[in-house]
Amino acid sequence: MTVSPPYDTPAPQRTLEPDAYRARVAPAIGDAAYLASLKKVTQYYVVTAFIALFIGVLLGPLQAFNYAGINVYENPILKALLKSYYQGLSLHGVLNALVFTQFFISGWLLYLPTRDMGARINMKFAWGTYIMMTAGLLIAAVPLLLNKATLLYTFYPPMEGHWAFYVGATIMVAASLLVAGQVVLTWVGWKKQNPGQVTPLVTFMSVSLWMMWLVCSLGLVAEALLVLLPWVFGLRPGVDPLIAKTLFWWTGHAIVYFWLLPAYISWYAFLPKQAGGRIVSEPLARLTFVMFLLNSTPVGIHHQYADPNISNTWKMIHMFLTFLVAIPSLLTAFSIAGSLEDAARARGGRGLFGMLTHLPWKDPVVVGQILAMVSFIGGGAGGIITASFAFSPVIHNTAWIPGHFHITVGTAVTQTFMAIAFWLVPHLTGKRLVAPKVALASMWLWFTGMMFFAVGMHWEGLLGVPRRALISAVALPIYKEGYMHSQIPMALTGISGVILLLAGLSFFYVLFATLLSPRVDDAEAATPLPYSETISPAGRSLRGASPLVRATEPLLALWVVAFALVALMYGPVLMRLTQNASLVPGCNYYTTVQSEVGCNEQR
Ligand code: HAS
Ligand code: CU1
Repeated sequence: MTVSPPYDTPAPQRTLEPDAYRARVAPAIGDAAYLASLKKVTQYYVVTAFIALFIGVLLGPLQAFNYAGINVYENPILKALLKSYYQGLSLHGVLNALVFTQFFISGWLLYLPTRDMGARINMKFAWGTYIMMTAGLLIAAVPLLLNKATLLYTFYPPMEGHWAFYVGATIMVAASLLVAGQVVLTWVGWKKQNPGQVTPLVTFMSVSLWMMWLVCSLGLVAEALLVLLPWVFGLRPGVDPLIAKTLFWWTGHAIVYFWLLPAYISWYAFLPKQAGGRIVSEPLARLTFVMFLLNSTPVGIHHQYADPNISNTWKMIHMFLTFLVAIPSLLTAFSIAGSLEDAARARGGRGLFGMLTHLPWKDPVVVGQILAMVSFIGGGAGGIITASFAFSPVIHNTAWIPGHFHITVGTAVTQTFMAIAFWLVPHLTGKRLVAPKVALASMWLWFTGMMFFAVGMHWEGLLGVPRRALISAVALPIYKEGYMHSQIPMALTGISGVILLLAGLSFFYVLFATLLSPRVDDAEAATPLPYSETISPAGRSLRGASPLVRATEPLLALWVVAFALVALMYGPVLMRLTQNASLVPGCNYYTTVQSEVGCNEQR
């Protein structure tokens, strides 16, 4: 006999505080000198990030022109600066994907939770991490600029670069781990001082993200300390490329969420307010971040479907886990679309398209982020296709891949960070955004350029054009003939290079002109942190909170689960690789001195 559910039992009463629906206000910080120092260190992180992006962006069109069949690398002026296409590509990838992201995120995710908790952090330590990260960058930059670390941004062995590159990169990553530690420990202190309280949303998202970085960066840490550094310092006779590559992708996939989630923080917490709407559901935002904490890392083998010595079973398991990690992004898509609809309706938008027409389309902060999201619809869908075991052989190592990552990290992330800069720089400095119309134009240009690039490169990839290749210099007629069918996508890619150059120049004009303009406002009053109101809040007391809020609150325990999941999903794979390890000597393929090309003697 079945028992019918007790429909007449009243639902448990949640007792959220009446003001829980209102926008949060950051706790006041009375000590002006401390606040100024916190803002200053954040500004240093952010400005260093954008200087890296500036150089990286200027190098971008050279790559786009190559994929349009135009070889600009033979130009004598350029030749004096860059020895080869590979040096240009290495600088472009390292500066944009590794340096820009890491500096911006370290500043953004140090500042936000500190302000959100009203915490007093050790500023000497905070400045110390910034100086350490910058020192690491400078050490790695020397061999990069001297063509001694032309290894592309994945630095796969057995390609071997100058030791200073590996040392500098390791110091940079170590500095970011110290930032992570500082934020997590500050939160632990907050929890002790506020027992029974729900962690505020922005802090929750930031702390869980730093925890995720601490899990996912372990692969890179192990690669640096156990494989690369002992090898380049001659302590090991050679290197096992597959072990290095597997450890790299342990970090390498999850790092994309380390880039993306700081943008999600802005989309969830701040964009609704900036657009005139509300956060749809705080508990759902928390669930999203917990799903990323647990599931971002044990998926990296989707980059290695073509590699030997990893069983198909593990490849399939990682494929399914990859599909699973798309779910929190889909939750985000619907949730943020809901916030935008709420904004448009509040601004008088009615009917099916009112949601589109009534958004603040003149505000570069909002427009930049919406366009970033629109690009991510294509980027995310492409990622899911890319992850499928059956389709991967068609596009792996083709131009499709850079097509994919320019509308994920290159647009969803970078364009969001650019749009954030339009309010964050005034908030940190008390200066006013110079030329908002140029700022708006730069956002449309960036989006349009990236769309051209993405269509061109995905299309070229489907036609078999390889990635990371100086295809504009191929002399063999057979290749030329093969690529003949790519004239249209090649033209689109070339056009994208010009549009993106214009976009970059206009964006950096606005940014640097704003930074160089005089301070005119009381920053706290003129540009406060743009917290949003909430339709479905989490509340402040854990006792009155929903089961979902209570289940996601114990981040330390969830962090342990994340470590366990990674150990489970990578342990057996790495064990087999270690058992079959075979060391090979390092090779130098990128030097322009012909006699130096080749592999070193086994040490
Ligand atoms: Fe990826 C390769 C699979 C996401 C970056 N990826 C790369 C590489 C990079 C990269 C840099 O499985 C190249 C690495 C290399 O050099 O070799 N990727 C995925 C999957 C996802 C994914 C399944 N990737 C990203 C993100 C990145 C990124 C995010 C950077 C930030 N990727 C792969 C695979 C490869 C790969 C394979 C290896 C390929 C190979 O063969 O080498 C998923 O996380 C995507 C889920 C996303 C969604 C989209 C949600 C949409 C949202 C926007 C909503 C819009 C709104 C606007 C609300 C399901 C949230 C509406 C408003 C209006 C006004 C209309
Ligand atoms: Cu990936």
